[in-house]
Amino acid sequence: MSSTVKVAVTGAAGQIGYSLLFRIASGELFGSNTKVHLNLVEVPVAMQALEGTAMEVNDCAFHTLASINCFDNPEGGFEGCNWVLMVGSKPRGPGMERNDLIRENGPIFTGQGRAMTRSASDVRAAVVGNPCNTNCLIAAANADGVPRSRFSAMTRLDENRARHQLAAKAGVEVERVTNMAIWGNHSATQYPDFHNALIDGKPVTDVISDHAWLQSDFITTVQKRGAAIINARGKSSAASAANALIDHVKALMTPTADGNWFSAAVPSDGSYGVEEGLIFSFPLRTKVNGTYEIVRGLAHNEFAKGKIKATLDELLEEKEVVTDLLK
Ligand code: NAX
Repeated sequence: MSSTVKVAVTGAAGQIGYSLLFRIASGELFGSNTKVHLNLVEVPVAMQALEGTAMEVNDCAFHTLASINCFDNPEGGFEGCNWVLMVGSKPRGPGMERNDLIRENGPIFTGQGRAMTRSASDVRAAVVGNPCNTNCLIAAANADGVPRSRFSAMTRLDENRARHQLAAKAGVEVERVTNMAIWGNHSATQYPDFHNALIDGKPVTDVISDHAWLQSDFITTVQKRGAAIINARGKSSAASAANALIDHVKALMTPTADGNWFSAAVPSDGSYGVEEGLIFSFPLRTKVNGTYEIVRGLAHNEFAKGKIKATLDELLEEKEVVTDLLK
C-alpha cells in the first residue's frame, strides 16, 4: 500500500450512500494501492441505520478499507479528511416549493462548510444533496481558508444520462459519445449541450439528423430524467447517482483525455458571462497537476444562449434566497 485517503460521506445511511460506500471502500475510487479511512456522517436519528450499513461495509473485508467510523456531527466527521462528499440533505416534503427546500437545506451547508476548516489542508468537497449548486455555494462561503476552487457540485449524472440518450438515438456504444457539457443548474433548467458534443469525433448534429428531437425531446428527457425514475421506481435515482459521484471525483483527480471534457458545477471565473463565484456547471478539463480549468471559447448559437440564460437566471434567483447564509 503506498498511500491513504480519508473520506467523509454525509447522508451515508441514505439510498445513495448504500450504493456509494461499497464502491469507495473496495478501492474502485482511489485505486487498489490506496487505503481508505471512511467517516460516515448522519443526523442523530439515523445513527442506528448507519451502524448497520457500516457493519455491512466491514463484512465485505475489502483490503483497501483501513477504517470506518460513524459520526452524528460534521465537526468530528470531517476532521482530517481529504475529500468530503456531501450527499445528505432534507428531501422535499409535500407541498414544499423549491425555495422552501433551499431555505430548509441552507443551514445544513453553513454548518458543514464551517466544519471543513477541520479537514486536511488539501480537502476537496463534492456536493450531491439538492439543490446541489446552491448548497455548494453556501458551504464554500462558510469554509474559511478553504479555496473556493476545491468545491464542486455534481452534474455528472446529467452528463451520463445525456450521453446514454445520444448513444441510443445514434445506435452507437456510449463511449463513442464525448464532449458532453451540462451547463448551469442541476435542475430542470440545465442545458445539455448537444451542439458541442461529439460522436466518433464528429458533431452530434452531423450524426443525428433528427434535429427536432435534439432540440426538444432530448433536452427534456435529460432535464426530467430524475422525475421519470421516481415515477417508474417509486424512489429517486440512487445507484446511478452513486456511480456518477464516483465518475465526478475521478474526473477531478485524473488528467482529462486530450480534446475531451467533462461536466461539473464549480465556482464561475466569469467565463461565458456567468457571475463570478456562482456554482455553475461548465465543461471542465483536469490538468496533469490535478487542478481543473473551465473549457473556454466554445460557440453558442441563439438557441443555446437562451437555454444558458434561463439556467443562469434560476441560479441567480436561488442565490438571492440564501444571501444571508453567504456571510
Ligand atoms: P435519502 O433520503 O435516501 O438519504 C439522505 C440522507 O441524508 C438521510 O439518511 C438523512 O438522514 C441524511 N441527512 C439529512 N440531513 C443531514 C445532515 N444534516 N447531515 C448528515 N446527513 C443528513 O436520499 P438519497 O436518495 O440518498 O439522496 C441524497 C441527496 O442527493 C438528495 O438531496 C437528492 O435530492 C440528491 N440527489 C442529487 C443528484 C445530483 O445529480 N446532484 C441526483 C440524485 C439525488 O436526487
